[in-house]
Amino acid sequence: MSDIYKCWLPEKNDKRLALWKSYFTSVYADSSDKTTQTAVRELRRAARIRTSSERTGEGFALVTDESLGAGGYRIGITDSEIVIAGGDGSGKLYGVLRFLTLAAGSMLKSKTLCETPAYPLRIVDHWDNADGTVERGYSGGSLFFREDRVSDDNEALTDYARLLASVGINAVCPNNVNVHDTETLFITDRYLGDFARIAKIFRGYGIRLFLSVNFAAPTQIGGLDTADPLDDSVRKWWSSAAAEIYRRIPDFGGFVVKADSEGRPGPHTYGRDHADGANMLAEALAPYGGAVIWRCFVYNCRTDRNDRSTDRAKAAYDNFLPLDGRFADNVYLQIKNGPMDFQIREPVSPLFGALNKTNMLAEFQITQEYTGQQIDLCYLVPMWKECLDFGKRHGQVKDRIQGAAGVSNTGDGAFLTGNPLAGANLYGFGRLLFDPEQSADRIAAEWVCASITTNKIAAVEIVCMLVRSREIYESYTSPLGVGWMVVPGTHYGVDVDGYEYSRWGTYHYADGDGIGADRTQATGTGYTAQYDSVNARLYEDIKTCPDELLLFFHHVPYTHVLHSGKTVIQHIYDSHFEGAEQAAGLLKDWKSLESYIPADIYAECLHRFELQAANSENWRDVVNTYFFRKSGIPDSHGRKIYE
Ligand code: GCW
Repeated sequence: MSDIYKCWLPEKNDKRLALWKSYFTSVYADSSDKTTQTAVRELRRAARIRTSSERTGEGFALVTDESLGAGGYRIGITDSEIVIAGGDGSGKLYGVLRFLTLAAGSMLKSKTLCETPAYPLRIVDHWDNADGTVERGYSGGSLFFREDRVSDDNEALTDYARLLASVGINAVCPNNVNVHDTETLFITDRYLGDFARIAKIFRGYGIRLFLSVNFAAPTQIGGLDTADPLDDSVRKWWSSAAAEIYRRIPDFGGFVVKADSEGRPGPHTYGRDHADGANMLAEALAPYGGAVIWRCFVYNCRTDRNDRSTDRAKAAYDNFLPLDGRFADNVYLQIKNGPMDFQIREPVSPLFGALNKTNMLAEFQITQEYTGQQIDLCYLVPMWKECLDFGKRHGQVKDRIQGAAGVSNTGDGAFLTGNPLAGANLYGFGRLLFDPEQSADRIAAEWVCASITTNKIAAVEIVCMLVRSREIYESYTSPLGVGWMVVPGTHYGVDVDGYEYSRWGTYHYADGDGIGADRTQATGTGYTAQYDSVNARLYEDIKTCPDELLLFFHHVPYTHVLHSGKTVIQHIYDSHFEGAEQAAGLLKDWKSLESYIPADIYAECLHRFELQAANSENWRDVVNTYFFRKSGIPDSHGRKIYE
């Protein structure tokens, strides 16, 4: 029996649907394609309802309206009938699941609701390994794998597919971008039967299966002595691998590739570039309509702190911009939201604004690697919106991308997302790709009402907690955009110099006089030049650079005065004292809500809020002490700083 937590979707015979009981008489559908059939089944699963072969003007009618576009839907409610029109089968399914979500949350207000997904590609990437572990996973083990086998829990996988479809996800990649030995075999006979089964489950929910592949597969498992993308035998090897995959999975989505990155193999080994590598795979997939999703997380991970000519922040742009226009039509470059690596505050990657002739996907990290690991509360939708909204009018990131990939925060532990409140991030990721204009508050409110409580006062309180959570986390961790300062390896908890004396290129450069990475053109690494002229000027000039990113762009003395009127050192002290206080406040707020929240969710979150409060105190004390010792400047309020 599967026990996947239903998150925001109603349970079978959920009492919350009682208000809609009069409509659960019959359901009619005007077509019988797979996803429409799923849509009907989902209504029947939610409550008792019979199917009808004719439209009677009562109950539910699922009808096709191609003008709504792929995945588009319109829900229209009259006194006797709920009409869910879909641009295609997926649209009808999205409409049904959206109806059920909003109904469960008592959020269905208007008589009509119409939406079409903003982007064609909406993918969730898992970093799951064949042995069942999840890289950077904080919600238990893999939903897809255990002990080098593909899960046979079809029911749990169906529940998961339903949940993803309910927020419009239409692609999933179950395996880690770091493709190790066993996973290299995923595209072979040994595993393809299982993946065909998984693909079938997800197909029913309009979700296509992708797989992460190892660029060196031809040498590792193919018996070739090269993986050179321009070598004929290599091209043939990939073509026949693709042919076999498509024989088993006709709607296979394609490959996700991490190449020449953090030790993974890639075209550079053979003196070829990323376009050569990606295009070679794209050619193998093209006859079947498959795509290559090629990651831009490429940088030198063996740098020397004293070599100021290399700047990790510049790497994605430097590697990929020269290749603009060379990628095949079925190649998508997947670009992390910021130029470094999913820190709590980074500027938006300049690559989004610079590539003009290449398909792009934004990569967001739903799993909270650097943002609290699903212990600390951190609602990420506001951060993702910042990325989508960045850039010139009509040339914003959201207007330039073809979709986004979210690194999954789900696992087989209780509550699916570890911390039940982290469900808001998974929900929000999908919802933003349907409509990037929605406010973070609105998304949070929908999610809270469907997942936690429909009590209005409690719901408002939880929404407030969520929307403040990113700033709270930021305030007690690394200051003013400088990032890192985490425990190396695990990336949870404070270690100010943890990455200062290593090779990863993630330095804060704090000394006795000041702190920050000088990335200006005038005196630093020149990173600011990667932006359009307006943003380049904004960041280059210390007078206009936003406070929250100051130390990402500039090295300043501790006495530098911010736009806020505070000195940098005083800001560090204040934000850390306040952040820890606010984290304690979250715990207190949560306790006040106990009677409105299901007991299991309450208890699970309570424990995490307690851990967060302790974590924030630790960060506060370590960071404040560190900078007091470095700078010798006392806190102007005379608060306790451990020496
Ligand atoms: O943030 C880093 C993580 C790695 C991850 C890598 C990547 C999958 O620490 O665990 O590897 O990014 O995005 O490839």
